[in-house]
Amino acid sequence: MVFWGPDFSELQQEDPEIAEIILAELERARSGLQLIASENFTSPAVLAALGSTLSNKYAEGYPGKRYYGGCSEVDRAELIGIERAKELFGAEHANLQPHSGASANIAAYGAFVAPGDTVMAMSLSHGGHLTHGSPVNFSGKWFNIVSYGVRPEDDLIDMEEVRRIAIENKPKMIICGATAYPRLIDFAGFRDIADEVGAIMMVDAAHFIGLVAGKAIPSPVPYADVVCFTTHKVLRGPRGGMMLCKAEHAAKIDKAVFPMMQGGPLMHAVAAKAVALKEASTPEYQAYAKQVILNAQALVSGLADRGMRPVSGGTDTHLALIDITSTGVTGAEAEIRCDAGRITLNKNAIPFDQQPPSIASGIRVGTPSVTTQGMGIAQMDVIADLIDRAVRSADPQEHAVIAKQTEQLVSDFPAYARG
Ligand code: DSN
Repeated sequence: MVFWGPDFSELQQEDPEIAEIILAELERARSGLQLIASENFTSPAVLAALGSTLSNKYAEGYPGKRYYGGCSEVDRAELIGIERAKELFGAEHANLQPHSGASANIAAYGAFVAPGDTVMAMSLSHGGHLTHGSPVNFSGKWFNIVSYGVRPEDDLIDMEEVRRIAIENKPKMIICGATAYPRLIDFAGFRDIADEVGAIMMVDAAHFIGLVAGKAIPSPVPYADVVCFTTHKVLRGPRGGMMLCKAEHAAKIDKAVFPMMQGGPLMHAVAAKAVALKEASTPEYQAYAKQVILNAQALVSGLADRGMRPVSGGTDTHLALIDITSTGVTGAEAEIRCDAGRITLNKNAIPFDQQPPSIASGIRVGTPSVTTQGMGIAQMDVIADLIDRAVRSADPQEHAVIAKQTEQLVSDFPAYARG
């Protein structure tokens, strides 16, 4: 049978404008350093599943219980994906339908709390996520959010403080997990606190679930009532979301995803998630996950050696938050300067930041993409040097030199080989 899959020449013929943008983005991604901690390079197999005719199929409901006919084939893909997720993470139940991490999180709220209820989560300014109670997000608008943060003396989550706030506010749900916290989270400690106050424990594992899949860091699955995550970060799958939960919550979670928060699932994305889960079950992936952390630690050391302060003193994961106050350059300016050197990273608020978030005193760096490219510890010092020079220089000529050196470095580790 012929696979009716992506044929780029058809797109070039029919819509050269969009085809040109796709090629330009590919070129941008592979001719520079990608250090956004939440990005990665998916495999051609995942991309093939994403670009398949499964995109055409409506399949509201779940395998064997759909609201449309003709779902026998997509049922098989979803069942395989569910089994792979349960096996990989040792979970009692998995739902592969959330369209994104935010959609998974909103489904967790839908399953366990009602508007007006108290929810406790990490403050956005200390590394939490928009969906953890930001006033401009549904979470902050519809729920009574109480926040915890990190200690000023070491930038670590203070579990005694978490416990105190929980006892004082009696939240119905406690969320742990963050987008800019470089350290391991004490899942057992959060479980104890949740039990003490009778709260549901939700883990937003979007950032680090790939490290859990690769057995490089401890898993939240044995502790949490529900674990929500994205599939496209370290996990290296398609852009999307997923949820794992205890069997006792399975029906509630499934109903919260569909029909409460979503309509038809994106079956091409569900199939691509299944492919990524298969890839993440291999010894090669486990070696990758461990290398991601070693690379992040080497990158942090390289930046610290050059006078930049790693928030919390280092990292246990794939990302680091770097306070660049000592350089006299803001996070926003550093992002622009690095961009000029073909180094893509993001400005990031640091805990107790004196700058507004749009300016920020820090940068966030992550190693999922460069590790997928095959880079190791030796390259991390080169990258630290490129970042340091790019951040400290205001000279466009120096940035042009850095851009050339960056291009040279990544050409030895091609993200997607040129045909
Ligand atoms: N935007 C993601 C990140 O970069 O961490 C979180 O949603």
